[in-house]
Amino acid sequence: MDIEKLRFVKPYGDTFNDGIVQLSFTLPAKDRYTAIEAAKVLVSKMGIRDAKVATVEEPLERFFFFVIYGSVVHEIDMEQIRPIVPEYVKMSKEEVEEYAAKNGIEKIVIVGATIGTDSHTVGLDSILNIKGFKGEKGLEAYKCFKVYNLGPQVMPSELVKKVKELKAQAILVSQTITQKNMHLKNLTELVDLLEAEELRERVILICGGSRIDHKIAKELGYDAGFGPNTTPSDVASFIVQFYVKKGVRDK
Ligand code: B12
Repeated sequence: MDIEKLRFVKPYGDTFNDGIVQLSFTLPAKDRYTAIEAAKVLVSKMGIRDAKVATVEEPLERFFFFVIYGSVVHEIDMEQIRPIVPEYVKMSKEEVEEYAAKNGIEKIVIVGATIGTDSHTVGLDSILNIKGFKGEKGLEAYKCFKVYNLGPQVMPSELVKKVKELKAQAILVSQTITQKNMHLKNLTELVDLLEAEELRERVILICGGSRIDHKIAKELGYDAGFGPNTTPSDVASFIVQFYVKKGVRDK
């Protein structure tokens, strides 16, 4: 089967295009039987047929956790799918360093932080720390970068101060908490402050996090956004290529 030529596609379970999916959710209800019936109605409204309740648990009184298995009626027209992703060619650490040297880059100063009240640092650290992620070294290990990792809970105004002080050319911010759209507020505030200080066009501005993608990042005024499974070399490749192509160093 030539996957590239597939057009109308459904999820794959036991046989091709059988539409099999599994989903989980929690439903408050007065009792177990009501909850099960309500869960079936809900998934039917979602387009799931032949629903099988694989699991129903009551972890908290009158809150029922479900795992449902069924066949979705919807199909995807792959010709209409246009993923929005950062533009770069993925290179290894050595290739990034070689590319930087060839293009006259000595050191790009990078400042990283988790902004607002967000204390989730594991994602940012996995990109920046020398120990790295998924067998790759973090950006601190690259000859062409000087990295300042400011850690968690840095207020956007404080970060902008540091950017000026350290003459940073790239800013890497992480946002994990999305409750009440807190991430959007923090990320927007940072862009506004950078613009007010006339710094926005002088830096490469990148955000990342488990619910961040490139589309959101672009909408918020960032140069790129990276989500789950990003590795340090993705980010390093993007930074050096963006730096050279967009002429950040000339500004
Ligand atoms: C570890 C953890 C914590 C730790 C954090 C410790 C630390 N130093 O980071 C502690 C216990 C402190 C914590 C606290 C809280 N947490 Co928490 N936590 C998690 C957990 C289990 C794992 C997150 C993680 O480390 N993932 C691993 C990393 C490697 O993945 P990642 O972050 O996605 O990073 C990758 C990419 O996204 C990307 N990336 C990330 N950042 C950046 C930045 C840049 C610049 C780039 C380029 C790329 C990039 O690259 C990384 C590698 O690929 C998640 C649940 C889960 N399984 O995801 C919940 C979770 C994130 N936490 C959650 C919540 C609600 C909280 C609390 C509010 C709980 C509470 N009521 O107190 C508090 C908030 C504290 C605060 N002020 O921020 C929710 C968030 C829900 C939401 N979307 O808003 C989650 C999803 C759990 C859940 N299902 O409810 N948490």
